[in-house]
Parts: sequence; C-alpha cells; structure tokens
Amino acid sequence: MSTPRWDHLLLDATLATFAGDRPFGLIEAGALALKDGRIAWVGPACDLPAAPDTLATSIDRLDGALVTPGLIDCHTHLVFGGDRAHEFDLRLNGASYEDIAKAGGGIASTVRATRAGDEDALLRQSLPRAHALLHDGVTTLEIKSGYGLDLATERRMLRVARRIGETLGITVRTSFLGLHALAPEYRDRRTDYVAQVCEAMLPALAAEGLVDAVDAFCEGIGFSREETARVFERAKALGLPVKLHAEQLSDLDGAALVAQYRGLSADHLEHLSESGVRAMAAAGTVAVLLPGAFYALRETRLPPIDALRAHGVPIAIATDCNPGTSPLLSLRLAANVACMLFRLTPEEALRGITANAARALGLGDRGTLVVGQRADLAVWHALQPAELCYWIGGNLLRALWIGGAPVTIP
Ligand code: DI6
Ligand code: FE
Repeated sequence: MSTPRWDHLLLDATLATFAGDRPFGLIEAGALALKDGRIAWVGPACDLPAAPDTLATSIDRLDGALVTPGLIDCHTHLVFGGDRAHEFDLRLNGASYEDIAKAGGGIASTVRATRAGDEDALLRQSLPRAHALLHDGVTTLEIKSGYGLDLATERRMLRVARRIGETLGITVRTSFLGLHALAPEYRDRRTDYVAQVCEAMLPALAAEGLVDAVDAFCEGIGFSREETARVFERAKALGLPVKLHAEQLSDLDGAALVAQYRGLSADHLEHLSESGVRAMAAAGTVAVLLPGAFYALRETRLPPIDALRAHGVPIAIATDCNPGTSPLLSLRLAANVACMLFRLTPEEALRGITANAARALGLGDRGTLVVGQRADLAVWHALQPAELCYWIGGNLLRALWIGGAPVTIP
C-alpha cells in the first residue's frame, strides 16, 4: 500500500473558500486536504486524484457541513481591566455620557482599572473575552493597547495580548494605540504627551517586539491630524505599518491621512467623505466597519457603503470589542449587525471577517481556502454560508482547526 500523501482529509464539505469568482467561492461536495499545517488540496471531491481512503492518514466526512477559513477579528481592544456595565445601567437610567465622564467614568475609569492590575490579573480578566471569540470561530485576533497611556501599562497590555495568543494557540497581532486618549497626568500638556508617545513609548515597545502595527484615535475628542501624523512618522521610521480610527464621530480627513502612509486600514468611517474613499481606493487601504460601536452608540449615520463599493475599497468587519462603545463578544454577530444595519450582503459580511480582515492585518497567508494557506479552518453547524450571519447569536461552531491541528473547544 502506498503511503498516504496528506495528514488529513475533510470530505463531503460545503467549502466557502472566498477565492475565485463564484459567490462565497463556494464548492459543494468538496474535499480539503491538510499537510504540515497548510492546505494541500481543495476542490470538488469528484476531482480527487485517487480513492479518498488511500490519500490521507485520517478522514472526516462532514455530511455537507459548511467549512470556512478560521474567522479573523481585525480590530479589538479586548485587553482591559474592570468593566463599564454600571455605566450602561446609569445611561439607561437617564445619565448622559458627559455626566458619567465628569464623575470620573468613561475611558478614564478603564485606564485606572487597567493600571491597577498586574500582568496576571489583566490576563485573567481578558482571557475569557478572547475565549468567547475563539468559541465563535476566531483563529486570528488583533488586540490594541491604549488603556494604559503610560509606558509600563501599555507594555503590560501588549504582553498580555501576546500571552493570550500563546495560551489559546491563536494568532494575535498587536497594535500600539498610545494616542487613544490623553493621559490624565498630561491634562494641560498635550504636546508633551504626544512627544512621550512618539519618542519614548513607541520606540521602546517596538524594540521589545511588542508592536505589529501603530494605531491612533483621530477625532475631536481624541487626537488631531497633525498629532496623528507625528506618530505615523515615527512608525514609518521604525518600519511599522499604520492604521487609524478615522471619521467615527466627525470628518477630520483621517482616512486620507492613513492612505497617504499606505496604511493597512481606516476603521469606523461613518463620516467618511467621497475624497477619503478615493484616497483609500488608490492606496489599497481596507475599510474596517465596526457595527458594534454603531449599534451600542445608537448612531444613525451610516458609513458610505455604496461609495466604498463603487471604488472597490475592500470592506472588513470587526467587533471593536471594548468596554465603552462595543462590548461585543461575537464576530458572527458583528457580521449579522453589518447585514442588518449597514445592509451588507452576507457575502460582503463574510469576506469582511475572513479574506478582507486578513488583508486589514497585512496577513497574506490566511483568510481564504486556497492551497498553500495556513490550515486555520472552522467547521459549522450550518449547510450554507449565509447562515453564519443569518442566525442572531447562538453557537454554531462544530470544529476548529488551527495550523492543521484540531482544537478541542471545551
Ligand atoms: N473609539 C471608541 O469608540 C472607543 N475607542 C475608540 O477609539 C471608546 C473606548 C472606550 O470608551 O473605552
Ligand atoms: Fe476601536
């Protein structure tokens, strides 16, 4: 008997490959082979080169179950201390966001709680959130700093992000978000804070290998275009890619700025202008839409979806998981909300949490089911792709493979 050439073969699968021209890149009655942690073969089972039993060491017959790439959440702030559920309660009892901020709540309270905990405490609090996303099929996750606003705490957040990746066996990409809010110690010294972020914090954390990309909150209540450009210049000098929270609450032309730096993504974008869309299209910058924040803030102004489509800007969807404006722990639910509130098609929403999310992280080795890609796969209690964003919540995950190995989901 000849030696099987593949480690594992999935048979009788409905494959949403997100490659090729067909909707969802769909292959029915499909087969997918894994070898050495990569996808070794993919196509209709009838095209397999020999009888399946002779081809692989082990075989799974899936009875038509849907298989997608492992999902990719390309924008989260899921490492933080404490929570803000009490503020949610206060708001629903009539307090305004401003009242809460004046009373020391809001982002400042998360900064205090994040500074208060050591690394283990922060990991203990944050890990369940990453675990919830994993349970929903997420195998690659971006995590930002930005609730420390001092070197020691920003470092701690990024180290916890790395430890989440190691603990769960998933890929974690880190973004340094020093320009998220003004650190309280710098209340009347904005310029000094921006200098501290650019000249001290970013170079130190980058030298420690803790930074995969650099982000900023470019907004009236955040940082100006000029301040953002300073941190982007520093990132460029360090050879790090940039991305931006842009046009969430107002139009500061941040998307055009990040496009000018050939940034990976511009995120939020409810107030994005036509010229911003054009700049993103020209630079290949991905539009990351965050329906969780739109929903939780009860926003009414939609991102310019038609213009993004018309100019061929790739659209990704993420949870924006954070304690203030998007306490969202399901990427599939984010895709559902994107369909319902942004009117994305299921195919757009699902490309947004796979192929285009990979692109938003600059990762060329995942997000599609194509030979040579990492074997990060999700198998679903579903028979067709649209189900993933049709069901509102629930647990549809049937099996998960990371780097070619099956993951036990407790
Ligand atoms: N945009 C937001 O909406 C959040 N951060 C950001 O950059 C707010 C984060 C928080 O309130 O904790
Ligand atoms: Fe965010």
